[in-house]
Formats: sequence, C-alpha cells, structure tokens
Amino acid sequence: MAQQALTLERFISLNQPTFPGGASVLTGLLSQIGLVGKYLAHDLRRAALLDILGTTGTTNVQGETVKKLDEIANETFVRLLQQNGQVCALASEEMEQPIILPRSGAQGAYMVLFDPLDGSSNTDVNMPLGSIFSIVMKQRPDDVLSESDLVRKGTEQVAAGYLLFGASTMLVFTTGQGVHGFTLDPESGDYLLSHKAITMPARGKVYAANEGNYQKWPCGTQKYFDYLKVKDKATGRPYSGRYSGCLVADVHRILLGGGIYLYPGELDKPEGKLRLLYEANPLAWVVEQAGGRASTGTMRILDVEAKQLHQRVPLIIGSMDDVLEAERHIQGQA
Ligand code: AHM
Ligand code: MG
Repeated sequence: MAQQALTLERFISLNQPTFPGGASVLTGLLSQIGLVGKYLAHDLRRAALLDILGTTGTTNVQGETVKKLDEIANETFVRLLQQNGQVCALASEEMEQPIILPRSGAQGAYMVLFDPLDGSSNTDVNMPLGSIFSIVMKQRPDDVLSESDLVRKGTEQVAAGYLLFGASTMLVFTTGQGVHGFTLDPESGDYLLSHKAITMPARGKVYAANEGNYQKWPCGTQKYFDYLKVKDKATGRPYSGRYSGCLVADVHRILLGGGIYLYPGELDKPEGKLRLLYEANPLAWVVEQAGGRASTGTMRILDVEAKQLHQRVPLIIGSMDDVLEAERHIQGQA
C-alpha cells in the first residue's frame, strides 16, 4: 500500500524543483519512461499468449542472443522517448550506435542511455525483469552531437533509475536528492509513491552472484565468496544466496534489505560482463544515494573513465560495509 497517494508527477513538482531544466522537464522525462514501463508490463504479462517469447535468431552488438522481447522493449523505448521534445539522443544495449535526433528548434538537452530489458534470460520462464536508464545533458546548447557526447562519467548523470517488472511494476529513480520508488497502480494507471527516501542498511544478510563462475575468478574474489559462507555471529554470516539472473531485481532486493551483488571481473575477462553506461552507472548512483556503495573492486564505479558506449565493467554493489569488505578481499588486503 502506498505510504501517500502521491503520483509521480505531483511528487516531482513538490520535491524536485532544483532539477536542471526544472521540475516540469523531469516530469516529462520520467513520465515518458513510466509510460514505457506500462507498455512493457502489458507485453510481459501477455508474452506467452502473444507468441513473443524466445529469440529473434540474431545477436546484438555484445554478441548476445536477442530475445523477441529485447527487441520489443528497445523499440518501445526509442518510439516513446523520440516523442519527448526534451530528448536529443538515445543509446541502448541493443543498438550498436546511438540515435541522434534531428536538430530542430525543439530539440532538447537530454540524452537517455538505457538497457531496455535487463535479465532477458528470465523472459521465457516468467521471472522478474527490469529496464535501466541513465540521463545526461548535452554539454553546449549548440552542440552537433556524436557518439562520444554520450560517453560520459557516472558523476555527470542528472537522473538515473530503473523499472522493475515483478509482482508489481515499479519505477525507482534518483536525481541526486535521495532515491524514491513508485508502484504502478493497475487500477488508476498512476505511479504512486510507495517507497520514499529509500535508505539501505550498512550491512545485509544476502549475496547475489553467479557462483557457477567461481573457477574463473581471481583468488581474492574466491576468498570473499568463501568468507561469506563462514559462520560468524558478529557479521551475521553465513549470508544467504539470492540470485535471480536479473540485475535490477537483485539490486532492488538489496536496496530495500541490504546485502551485496557481484558480477566481478574474471581471470580471462577482467572487464566483467555488465555495461558501464547503462547498467553500472545508473544503479551505482541509485545505491550511493541510498547510502550504499558501488565499486569495480578497486575503484568507485561513478569515477570510472568512460571510453566507449558499450564498455564493460566489474560491478560490486550494495550495502556500504559489505562492499568495503569485498574490496578488501579483492585487493588482497584480507
Ligand atoms: P542482459 O542485460 O543481457 O540481460 O545481461 C545482464 C544480466 C543481469 O541482469 C544479470 O545479473 C546477469 O546479466 C546475469 O548473467 P549470468 O547469466 O552470467 O549470471
Ligand atoms: Mg542488462
């Protein structure tokens, strides 16, 4: 049940007046992302009935198999964000190159980078899914944009968040003024404030990782996973393993209850799996704003120099003390 029946639009107008460009611009951007969430929730609910499960038979720029729902989610983001007069460029996990919108008098100042369907291996088995977004601003009003304009450090984000498609649909975001969660009310079609000013416990009791990769990890990472299983009253170990295969769902659990998610670097793949610009950066900012920490294992995610649109990065994210402990192990200090 919502703590207050405040709609997303009303909440922003009351609480986010300092957003660059003004609260009405933020309302426009987040309402449009919320609308994407409504369309996607609708598609996901009926996917098995509409024959839109399974793959398209193609691979994306990451070399990963594209699911029909990946494509539908990407098209939905692109179609709806193009209609928002504030957006000038779009980049997605599913598109090799960004879309730079045609320059016109109405061209906006905001660039949206997104993972349209996170955890897409979950599509065929009716498990949780998400979408992740990061919003940065064009640096000069008269800029003629190119791909490099979208490749920006996490500290430059002006808004970031995710949609979670679980038992209910949620929109969670930050603009640097805390983290707020809204639940889609299926009756009214409104996103209503259900989680105001989320704060994370300094330590949790769960860890989320694909431990099937254990043999691929460096020694320090392996030691951290061994440590998590050792009985210790003071730190509440052993931790419980909770891994859904959907980063958004796993981070959401940790955001609300504490703990740690890891997709670490591997011996043969030190850059890890997840993408910096539209997976790690937005979630890192959300988690930091809730009092947590997000790291590569050796440095803060938000300080990582962005060099390429589809750059990968190891991601260790969650409660402050848990991430600090993981860093100590990964850096060989434990
Ligand atoms: P995706 O955006 O292609 O779905 O990939 C990201 C997903 C995360 O949601 C999840 O935590 C991870 O990849 C799962 O990877 P693995 O199957 O290697 O455990
Ligand atoms: Mg993803």
